[in-house]
Amino acid sequence: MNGTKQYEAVVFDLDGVICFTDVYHYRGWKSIADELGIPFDETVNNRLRGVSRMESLGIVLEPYEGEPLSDDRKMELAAIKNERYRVMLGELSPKDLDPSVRTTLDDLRARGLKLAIGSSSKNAKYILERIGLGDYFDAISDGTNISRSKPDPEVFLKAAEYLGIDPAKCVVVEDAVAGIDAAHAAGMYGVAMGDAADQGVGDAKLGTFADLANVLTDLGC
Ligand code: B16
Ligand code: MG
Repeated sequence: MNGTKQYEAVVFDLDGVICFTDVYHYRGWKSIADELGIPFDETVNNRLRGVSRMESLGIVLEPYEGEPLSDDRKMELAAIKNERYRVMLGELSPKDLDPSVRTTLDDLRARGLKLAIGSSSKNAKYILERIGLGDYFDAISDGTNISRSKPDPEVFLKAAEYLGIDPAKCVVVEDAVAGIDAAHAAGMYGVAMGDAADQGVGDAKLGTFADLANVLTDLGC
């Protein structure tokens, strides 16, 4: 051993890991589906985890059998959903950040680890601001700086680049199977929680966010 640590940074997915806005995504997409007269339920909503807005629309529209929708109309539908979603995000406050998430993040920072966000969302910075973490992370890579969605590794590779840390020295925490695949494609260690943990993917699994402290201790952090 040359004394350097194997892992120097943790990159967190946002929705489903740091906070939970999936119910707002659900309500936003459901309103669009209702207006188009197509079915939409929790099973479809689960398929939208970690997936970009336009790809999400493609999934929502799978059962649509009406007049073909132009690209402009699809852009308009995605924009309407986002407007409604942003109104709901306005209801978020620091109370929506679980205290154990904040305590765990502070613990990791005290160990000298760099902390970043790797989210598919174009609303990531707004969400972080609403929950009181606007200035917290050392780097934010999100839907505004990528051209390819998870499972492509771009969002995590950008996070590592912004941190100035070798991707192989990064641990990712994710709730989406596509996110764990993206972490592996980036050469990173993938910790699964929520749906990803239920699906049995990932190099380690969290029951609660606070379990991350022990997982990282086991990794020598
Ligand atoms: P937006 P994450 C993802 O966030 C959500 O899981 C996914 O459901 C959503 O479609 C995507 O962000 C894009 O979000 O419409 O806000 O740009 O889990 O990668 O933090
Ligand atoms: Mg997620």
